[in-house]
Parts: sequence; C-alpha cells; structure tokens
Amino acid sequence: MTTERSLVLVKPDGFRRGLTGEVLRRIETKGYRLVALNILTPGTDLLAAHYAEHEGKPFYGKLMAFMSSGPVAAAVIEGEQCIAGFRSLAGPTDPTQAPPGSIRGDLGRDWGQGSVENIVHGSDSATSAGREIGLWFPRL
Ligand code: DAT
Ligand code: MG
Repeated sequence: MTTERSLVLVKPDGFRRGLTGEVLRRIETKGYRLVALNILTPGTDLLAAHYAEHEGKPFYGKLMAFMSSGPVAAAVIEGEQCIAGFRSLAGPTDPTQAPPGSIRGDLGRDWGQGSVENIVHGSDSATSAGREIGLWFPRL
C-alpha cells in the first residue's frame, strides 16, 4: 500500500477570497479523501515551526506576516501518492509562472505586496507531511 496523508493549507489569500471550497473541490474531484479540516489564524509559534526550513532567508519576514494575516483552512488529505499528486494540482511556487489548470496558476497572482501569495500549501515529502500534520493536527 502507498496510501499517504498530506497537509494542505488554504492560505490567507485563498481563504479571504472565498476560494476554500474551490480548493477542496479540486482535491475531492481528484479522488483524495478529506480526513480533517480546521479554520484558524495561525500564531507565530506554529508558523515558525511549520516554516523552520526557511528561517533566515530574505523572504522569511514577509512570509510570516502574510501567513499570519488572517484565517487559513488547514486540511489533512489522504490517498495513494497524494503528496506528489497535490503538489501537481497546486503547481509551482510562483503564481505568475504556474500554468493554467493548476490551483496556483488558475487562482493565484502577484498582488504587488512583496510576498508570494500562492493560495495553497502542500507537504513536499512523507517526512514533511508527518511533521506538519503533527503541528497542525496534534490530536490526529
Ligand atoms: P512551496 O510552497 O511551493 O513548497 P517553498 O516551501 O519553497 O515553496 O516556500 C514556502 C513559501 O515561501 C512559498 O509558498 C512562498 C514563499 N517563498 C518561497 N520562495 C520564495 C522566494 N524566493 N521569494 C519570496 N517568497 C518565497
Ligand atoms: Mg514547501
């Protein structure tokens, strides 16, 4: 069995624009299962742990400010190879370059805020998924 779980976040730009349902629709129509859902405005400690790999990078401050700017919808999804599969649905990091058909390409854009606002987060490996699910859903 290659069933996996991945952490998905509808980031503050997506949540604020009412795109949570659209993102969840794409996950469900792809065939992945929703295991857990939670709406919250993430605090600094949670975000610092989540983005620990980016601490010290030039965009870290902007990233933290953006991610704490409002509610996010956090989800755990499940399915065979859903980690890579959701990354493919999401598209590349930069929403300007992300191709049409992808979540970031269809729904995201540069808003001139100096932060990369790209609608969604998805875990990038099984190790990351386990760590991130533990942070966002400690009781799962
Ligand atoms: P991804 O979200 O595609 O996994 P990542 O983990 O490398 O990308 O970075 C996390 C977030 O940080 C990303 O969604 C947007 C922001 N970011 C990444 N690289 C950036 C850069 N070079 N300049 C500005 N923001 C960046
Ligand atoms: Mg990442």
